[in-house]
Amino acid sequence: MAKKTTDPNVNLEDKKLQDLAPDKEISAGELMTTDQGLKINDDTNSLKAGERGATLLEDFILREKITHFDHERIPERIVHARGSGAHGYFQVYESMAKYTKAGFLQNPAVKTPVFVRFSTVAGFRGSTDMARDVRGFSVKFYTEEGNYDFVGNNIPVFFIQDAIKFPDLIHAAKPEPHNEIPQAATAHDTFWDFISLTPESMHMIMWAMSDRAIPRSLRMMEGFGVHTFRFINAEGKSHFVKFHWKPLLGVHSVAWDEAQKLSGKDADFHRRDLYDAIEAGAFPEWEFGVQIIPQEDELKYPFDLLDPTKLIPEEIVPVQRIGKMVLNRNVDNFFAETEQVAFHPGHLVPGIDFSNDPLLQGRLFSYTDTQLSRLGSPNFHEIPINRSINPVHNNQRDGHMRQQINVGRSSYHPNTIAGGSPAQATKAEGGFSSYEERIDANKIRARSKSFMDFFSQATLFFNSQSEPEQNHLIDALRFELGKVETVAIRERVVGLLSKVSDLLAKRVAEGLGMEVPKPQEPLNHNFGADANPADYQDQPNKQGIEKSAALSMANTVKDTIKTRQIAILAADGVDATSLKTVKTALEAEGAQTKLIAPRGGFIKDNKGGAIKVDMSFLTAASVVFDAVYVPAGAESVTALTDEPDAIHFINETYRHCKAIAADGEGVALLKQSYVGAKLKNGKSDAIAGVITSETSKPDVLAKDFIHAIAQHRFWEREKKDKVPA
Ligand code: HDE
Repeated sequence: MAKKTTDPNVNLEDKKLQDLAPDKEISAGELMTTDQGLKINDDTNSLKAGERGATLLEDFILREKITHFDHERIPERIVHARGSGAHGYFQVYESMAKYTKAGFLQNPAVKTPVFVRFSTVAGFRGSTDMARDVRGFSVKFYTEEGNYDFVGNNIPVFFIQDAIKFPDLIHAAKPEPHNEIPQAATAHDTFWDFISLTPESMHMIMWAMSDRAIPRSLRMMEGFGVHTFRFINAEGKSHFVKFHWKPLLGVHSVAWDEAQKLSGKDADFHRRDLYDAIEAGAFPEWEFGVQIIPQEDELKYPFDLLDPTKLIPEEIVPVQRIGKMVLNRNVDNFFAETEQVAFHPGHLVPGIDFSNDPLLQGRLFSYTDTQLSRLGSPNFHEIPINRSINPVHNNQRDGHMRQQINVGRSSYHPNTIAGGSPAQATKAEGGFSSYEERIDANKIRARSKSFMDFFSQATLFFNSQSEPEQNHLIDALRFELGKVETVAIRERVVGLLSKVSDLLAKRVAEGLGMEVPKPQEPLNHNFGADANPADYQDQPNKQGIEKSAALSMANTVKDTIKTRQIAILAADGVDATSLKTVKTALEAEGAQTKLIAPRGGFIKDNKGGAIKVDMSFLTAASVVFDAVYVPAGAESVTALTDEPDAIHFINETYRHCKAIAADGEGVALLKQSYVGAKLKNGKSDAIAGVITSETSKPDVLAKDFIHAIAQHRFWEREKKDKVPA
């Protein structure tokens, strides 16, 4: 019988740590050796025939070092190459036994260790974090029943309905093959050419062009399993299930102009943000959510549960939050952990099973296959980060870099030589058995007619967005299509957009300086050569709701400033009380502040105290902050107004719709910036998110400022009060 943890004192989290421990190498205080353990006396000079002579082939120390270096790289992931990872744990709130027998979803006392990797899809390993792109959201649960991998995205639907189109989609999205341009961007002809001929992608396009594709932080995005899966309980009963991760800090994004600037100022923006938050003890948290659909309801919806271009609106099937994940430990070594981790949606535990979603089915082949070329061997499960905490016993043997030393004569089943071991596990012992779905069908290469609704949910998504979100989506499409050189491609895409929303198509077309063309008929001519296009035409379906509040980020959590980064601009002579009062109030709410001054080192406050400068205007940039504060102090503010970078800082912060506060003389800096022209009689009441107190009341100001930062952005400023910055 497989042992399940019922003892609340058993901390599974430690189990993975203990598993990793013997593989950790700590050099502190040790002498240097070769890979063979020989102590090295000189690591600085190679062995030569005379001081000025040629290097000797005999120099095994040099050869070993250079040879290892020559082979340090492995192929990057074909997609999701750029990623950042962290360790943590998952805890279920209460037993889910009613729906699933999965061991890690039974006991609220158990902390199941997890490793999470977030990624962008299109860019290479060294590409910017701030690309407009889907984000991967992968979670490896090290359960007592073996590894369970959740391999999802931050968007709940996908571009295509069948795995066989995945290589085409990715070839179209990646840099163009003749000149390998552009990097980590879909704003080019081949991507939109493919999309313009793939109407099923329109729902995903709405998401990918929305602000979801430019998250403020990996800690502030949702995760989705995308496909429908099954939960199976101890009685063998199946429920369909959709998986969600809900970030406790809410879902927040940056402005597109900001994302592009961030790509230059800090291409590691998301990676750094995740790492720093964990180092600071501000552990990222998500609740695990499930939408559960009884087996009997499989065909009750106006969309097919097996179609990965559809979601189930939360208003129709609510998301139950069933547990929490906390990321509390950074990796020790990026390559060993984040790069070598290998996820696979087919890594299951009893109690969870697949559906027949044709996209998922294709993935089940791809993920092991790709590890073979990436990690080089079928033994990739032995790499410490991939190792199950449940011991592995089977008759798989040998292969490149085998670590396990299988003892004994038998490597086959059945056997008597080893007394029949390892033996098959009965279901009662935890042996996995697939859900016994009844199938009665013809073998056929075709797509279900129930997948032929290409636009209804795209329309639902667009209509559910707030006005600023719609504006951003329209601007994103104008940007992307504006980079497309082939006019016919632009026209085909705008034609498809008109099937989503007339308003959307009209406004995108306006930006491109064109008319809205008629959608090209037949819409979908990409099925087999002998397929009849008439069989594959769009069949719009009412979704049961006109709008879904859950689809708009405007309705997200806006009650915390935890982990927000606040810039404080100051110079010599800054008013100590004005600075400290606001800084202390912000930090008490969990925000982090950085003092930015015209130069590094220390500045002197008005009471003669020395304050450490965190960054100068040369190393800082407004785009890496969530808000800015200018404290009082006449001398300080005069120095800042003489500093064009300080004025630019304010302008950009304003343009990106962030909170701005200025106390006492600090208001003078705002007046020097574009914000000045917006201040009515020097007062900021009329401008959302700009807080001033000319008579210097930093404690009152701090309160309003905190409330403003929690709103994240004041998008309403964008159109009305756009400033050139
Ligand atoms: Fe993946 N995907 N994918 N994918 N995917 C990979 O596996 C693939 C899809 C996702 O952090 C690869 O180990 C096919 C959907 C994530 O290591 C590869 C299809 C979703 C990651 C692969 C899809 C994903 C990958 C490349 C269409 C969201 C990063 C490296 C049938 C539900 C995992 C690797 C990590 C990675 C194949 C579609 C999520 C090539 C064939 C839909 C988060 O196997």
